[in-house]
Amino acid sequence: MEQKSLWTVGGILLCAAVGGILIWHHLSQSPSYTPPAQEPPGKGVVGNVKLNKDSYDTLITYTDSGFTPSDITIAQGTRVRFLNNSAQEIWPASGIHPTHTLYPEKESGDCLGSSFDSCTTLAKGEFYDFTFYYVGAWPYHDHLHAYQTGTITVTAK
Ligand SMILES: [Cu+2]
Repeated sequence: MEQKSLWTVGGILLCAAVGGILIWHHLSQSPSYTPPAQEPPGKGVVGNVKLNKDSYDTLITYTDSGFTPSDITIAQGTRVRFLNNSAQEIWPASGIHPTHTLYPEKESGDCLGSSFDSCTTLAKGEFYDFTFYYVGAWPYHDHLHAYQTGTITVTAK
């Protein structure tokens, strides 16, 4: 009987060790990505859902309680729509308020610290679309109500 329980304990330990090695192996195999010198531009665009039929991949809706969902994980090249469905005007932009410099894409025509910035207020029914090419976790916020925040996590394709 004692020998049997020793075998059981041994078996459990062996399973744990093998499981641990498999998990470690999986984690160490996480995709590596070497970014090009310049990622393609995300080309943000502002529009109105009634008039503009531009396509997008993922929707974040802004209601009176903030961004929903606020935190998303997407693959590189995913176009995200920030749609204002609240009673107030909003201004989605890269963190961190007020400089907006965290997202690394920056073009000469950008209004503040990065290209990930609607650069204008959005009324109810208006949206801002932006395509994320830079891999990383990018905090964003509503520039008009900076306590409303979220994070776009972009994974390598
Ligand atoms: Cu801001």
